[in-house]
Amino acid sequence: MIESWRWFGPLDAITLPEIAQTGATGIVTALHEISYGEVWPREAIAARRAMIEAAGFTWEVVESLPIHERIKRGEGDLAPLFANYRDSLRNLAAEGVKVICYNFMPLLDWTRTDLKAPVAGGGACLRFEAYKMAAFEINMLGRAEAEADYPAAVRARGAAWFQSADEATREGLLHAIMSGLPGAYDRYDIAGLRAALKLYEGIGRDELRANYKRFLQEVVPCAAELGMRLCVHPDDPPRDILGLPRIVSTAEDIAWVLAAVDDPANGLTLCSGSLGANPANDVPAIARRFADRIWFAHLRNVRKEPDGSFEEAAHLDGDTDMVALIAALLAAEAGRDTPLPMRPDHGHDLLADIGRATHPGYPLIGRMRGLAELRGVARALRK
Ligand code: CS2
Ligand code: MN
Repeated sequence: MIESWRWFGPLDAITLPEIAQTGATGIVTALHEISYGEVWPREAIAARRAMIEAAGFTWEVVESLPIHERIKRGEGDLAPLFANYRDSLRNLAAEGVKVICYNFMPLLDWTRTDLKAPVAGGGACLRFEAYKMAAFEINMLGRAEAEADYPAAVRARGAAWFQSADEATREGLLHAIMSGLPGAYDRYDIAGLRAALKLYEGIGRDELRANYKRFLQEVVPCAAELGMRLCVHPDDPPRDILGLPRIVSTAEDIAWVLAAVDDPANGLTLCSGSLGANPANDVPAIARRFADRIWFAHLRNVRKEPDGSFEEAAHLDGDTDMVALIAALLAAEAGRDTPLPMRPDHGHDLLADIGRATHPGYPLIGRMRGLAELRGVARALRK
């Protein structure tokens, strides 16, 4: 496996020389400054690549080449957006970057209610608290249908939280929920989110699947021709949220995606933390089942609670058997001519991370600890 590290580009508070000290050799990044839907120019890709290589790394994976919301909604004339996506692929391939991670989650990326939940023994982690999400949907957003999505006890606790929360606390929840959107764009306020949700009215699971299939049909043949690998990142959390359908949450969803265009260029990012938050998902079993289509791995762990809450555990703790998962990934990789890039996905804020202005979930020391643990497991399994 290639040990890689997500770097958010020159604006990341964590520098490439710091990353070098973690032992990672690959970089995972994106041109976050380019708006969704626009072409990534070859010169900009080349410049970023030069920066990465000058620091002694290889640019292993693009995360993400984002998909415009209009494609997800199937709205309007999409031909120019598909053409732009293909042009970006061509420009990336010309610079030798051939593994492309993306997701197909409507509006939001990963969603948490707490960015700094305390960890026993010190440090902080990302947490998803069911009652706070209920309070957000029902009390703050006023989404009436959300009542049906939460058990009465969770709703009641959420309502009580909302009553006692002051304006700053409520804003804090909105901020946490919006923090999963990478880079600098499209964070919504309550009114903006209501308006954005309205645009998804009438788009259920079947419609979203149809729009996704159309996207795959438009871009996978181009990726295949270029020798590239697209790899969808699963939904996080892996279930419907805010009434929006989510279609990359379970093994059956993944089977559907991979069959929608049955080509190795249409592959999967195995994200153990995202998939692991759904009790129905056996993550090592998913890795074994889809072994021949996994082109990128995100390794982290979660600990689930009965009411649907979960928090990010240390990489080897939590509900997913990380040793079994790494064994499955090593087996998947065996016999390939290119090694599988993996990265520690999220980490706890530890030690000097605390107070440092890094992206939520992406501190230096916490991820370095995670990477070191994962590396140890992989090394031991290979012996
Ligand atoms: C990432 C995702 O931080 C994370 O959980 O794994 O945000 C991921 O980058 C995107 O979903 C990929 O498009
Ligand atoms: Mn991930």
